[in-house]
Amino acid sequence: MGAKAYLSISAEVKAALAAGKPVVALESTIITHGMPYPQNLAMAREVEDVVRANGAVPATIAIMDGRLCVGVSGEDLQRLAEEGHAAAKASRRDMASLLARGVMAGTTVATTMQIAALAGIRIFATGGIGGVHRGAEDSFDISADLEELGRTPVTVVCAGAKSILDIAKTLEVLETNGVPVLGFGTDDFPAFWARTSGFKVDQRFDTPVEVARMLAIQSDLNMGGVLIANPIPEADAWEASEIEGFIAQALADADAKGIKGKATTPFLLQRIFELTGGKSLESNIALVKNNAKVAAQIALALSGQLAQRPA
Ligand code: PSU
Ligand code: MN
Repeated sequence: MGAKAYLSISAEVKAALAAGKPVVALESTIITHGMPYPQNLAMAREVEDVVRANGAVPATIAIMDGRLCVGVSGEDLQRLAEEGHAAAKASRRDMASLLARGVMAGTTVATTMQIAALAGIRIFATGGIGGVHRGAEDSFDISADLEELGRTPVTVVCAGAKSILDIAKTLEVLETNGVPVLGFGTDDFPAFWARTSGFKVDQRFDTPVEVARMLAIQSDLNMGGVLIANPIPEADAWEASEIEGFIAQALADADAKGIKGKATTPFLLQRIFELTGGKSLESNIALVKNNAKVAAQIALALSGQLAQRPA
């Protein structure tokens, strides 16, 4: 039995894929572990609306009831959002166990990429990717997202990486894994809440059509994933110096509590949410929506691009 036997694709997403319409995948760890309830549910619905408003079909991906679900909506989306941290956080290594046990799980960037690829979806929007954690030289804590980007042919639109991570090392590992890092309208790799990190992207592209042209070639070359770094809108952005103190505090708290491994990112996000009086969450939601918009535009450009190319 092939992996596709575990897929459950919603009728809407299935029809869109069959008709060659643009589809944008959305992850669900951001729902279960990235934001508190009920803002997580509102965010998930708003992001889907943004994808639709920009002419594409949203496909929220999660692991539920022993299935790899593509196009989670309605009551299932509600269940997932309510489950929150009680749901599992699915990375590549967890998939078979979670399917065997039939438990609910938010899918990380890595796992969402895997499932999107299985379903035939090529563009995926999220907030920030996982990366190399600060102190990784001792902890070896490097997100499986970076390995997945190297091997799975899905384009991930994100707002860069949070400076809870070591951005320089994250970019080095992306290079090692052969992942193109494109700046969308920027030369500087963005740092999630802040528009700049002080580190450069590999290449800058300014329009969805230019990006689609590059992606079509990446696909012809049979290469892996592409990371598109799209800075948070100005209106919602923080100065790096404004957020750095909160990040340092959250990191110190994680250290004091002995938080490790897969619990690290959710803990830090929750702590920064508390320390900023909820303001970090508003920015987080704004940047995810902005990524959904750009992902939809690229998906549209890509479907036009592919239609124009000879078979
Ligand atoms: N960044 C966020 N919110 C999130 C995540 C990252 O701002 O919810 C999630 C994503 O699903 C990402 C995962 O793939 O955390 C990375 O976790 P880890 O570092 O354990 O691989
Ligand atoms: Mn980790």
